[in-house]
Amino acid sequence: MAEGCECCCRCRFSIKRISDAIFVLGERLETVKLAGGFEQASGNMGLLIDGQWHDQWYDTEKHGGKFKRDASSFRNWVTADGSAGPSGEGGFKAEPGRYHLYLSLACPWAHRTMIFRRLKGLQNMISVAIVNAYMGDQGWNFAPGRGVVPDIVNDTQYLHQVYTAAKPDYSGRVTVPVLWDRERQTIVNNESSEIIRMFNSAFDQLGARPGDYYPESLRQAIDEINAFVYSNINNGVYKAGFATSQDAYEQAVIALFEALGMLEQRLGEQRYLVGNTLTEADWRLFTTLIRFDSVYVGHFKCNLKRIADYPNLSNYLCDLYQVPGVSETIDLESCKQHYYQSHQTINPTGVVPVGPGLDLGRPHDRDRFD
Ligand SMILES: N[C@@H](CCC(=O)N[C@@H](CS)C(=O)NCC(=O)O)C(=O)O
Repeated sequence: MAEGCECCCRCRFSIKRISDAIFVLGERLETVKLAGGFEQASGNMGLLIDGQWHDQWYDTEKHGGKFKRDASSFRNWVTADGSAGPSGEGGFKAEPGRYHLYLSLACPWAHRTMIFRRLKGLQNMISVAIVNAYMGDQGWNFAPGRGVVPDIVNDTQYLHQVYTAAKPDYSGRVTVPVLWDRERQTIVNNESSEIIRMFNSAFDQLGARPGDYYPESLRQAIDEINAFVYSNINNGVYKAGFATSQDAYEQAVIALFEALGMLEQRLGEQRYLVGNTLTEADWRLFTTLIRFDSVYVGHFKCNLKRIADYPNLSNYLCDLYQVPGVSETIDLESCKQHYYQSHQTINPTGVVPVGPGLDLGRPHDRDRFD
């Protein structure tokens, strides 16, 4: 596993920033390309209204300064036999080479799907496109840059073009991840919690790697902890970071750290969130924890503690990070660049912090539960 600047000696990337040099990334993503830095942040998010792009930051005014996340719009399921899933319509049969996944390396929701694609060995069955870390005037885009994988399927410049290719009059936010169907030329689904369930089992008959992260007998326990983690932690950091009133921010931060405290206790008694079985609940928590000390502590002001200050959570984070293949899905530098440069209302200078240096490859104590 590469650590810190050792990476510059072993791979084809040159170090252009101090933060590249000191950051521990684990194995570099195969696709990473450094393109001499990013354009200056101009700080917009936006959305489509009747198929037309509008630059517009989240509207927190109507909710007393609170950030409210919109529900995802495309909710069909890929299934083993093409029958309809829990929502949407049928006709999306699992087939190698048929589906294409749009990702951002920075996004914790997209990261879940990248981890499942990797854990289930679906890299040769499901292709990917990876957006630029910087979300500019027209939202997510494929401008050349660190980690970018161009959209070879729809040949788009902007992710919003994928949404309008599926639905020309689409109204709503343009988010990653997106699962695209080459055959029907449409978006199957843009909700990460559902995409990981599809990857977990729909491709099993086609040679996916064994592993069930949502086993029947644990479903109720997984659903319960997922709901708690989503509201207080996964979305909790966003509620804190995107709050535009003191009250909304404080409410979110207090709930977040209460929840982390509860998990710290729970992880003192068992290896994973649901007993000693590694499940999707762990991966859903992982993608927030891995960004926490680098991004959420500073950028989202979630600073009562760092994950490094919790003995159980920090060892648990190392445990998951060291599951084979997982470190290859992580590029913390892209995460920092995305958040600190794209959210100009929060960080107008676009300056990206250099630290912290993390050593997630260090030995951990989680096998004490075996
Ligand atoms: N519910 C979605 C949320 C995805 C999401 O919010 N992605 C963020 C990136 S971290 C995004 O693309 N945001 C763009 C926007 O809101 O305009 C999921 O879990 O798939």
